[in-house]
Amino acid sequence: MERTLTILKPDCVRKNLIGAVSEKIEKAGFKIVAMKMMHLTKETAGEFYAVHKERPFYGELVDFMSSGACVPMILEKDNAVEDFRKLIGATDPKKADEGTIRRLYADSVGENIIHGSDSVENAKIEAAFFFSTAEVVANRR
Ligand code: ABT
Ligand code: MG
Repeated sequence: MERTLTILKPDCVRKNLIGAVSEKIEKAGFKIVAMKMMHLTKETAGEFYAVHKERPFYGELVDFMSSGACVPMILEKDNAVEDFRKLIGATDPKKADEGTIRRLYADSVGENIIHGSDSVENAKIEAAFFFSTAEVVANRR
């Protein structure tokens, strides 16, 4: 069973969409095996998005991700990483397919509701960034 890491971003929490988005995730067949609500500091948000450090949007990205509470989760499913990226849709919600989470709920590239790991390797790194082993349910099938 593969795992991926998602974050319901501060815009998702502000818009009271935690329930609606979680429902889409569960209905698509993903099992939530870890979740919590937290407020990232600028330092922690910057560390999470360190790959984008040199990009012009990095400052805004860090400000946004530390602007309010967010909800990281670890999700489990066959082919979780790829299937979850399909479920959330393209980074720019205007380019995201009909029915995807970003198309339904996101406003812009900068505030796009939700994160999904882009590879199995990064999913492992990102899951460990947010959760200790004790916070992850071993098997909930
Ligand atoms: P994440 O799931 O947040 O990583 O988004 P995704 O993988 O779909 O897209 P990438 B390229 O990783 O974008 C990371 C964050 O940077 C924001 N961004 C990206 C901009 O604000 N402007 C841009 O031109 C690009 C390319 C979108 C992502 N998120 N947030 N929040
Ligand atoms: Mg990304």
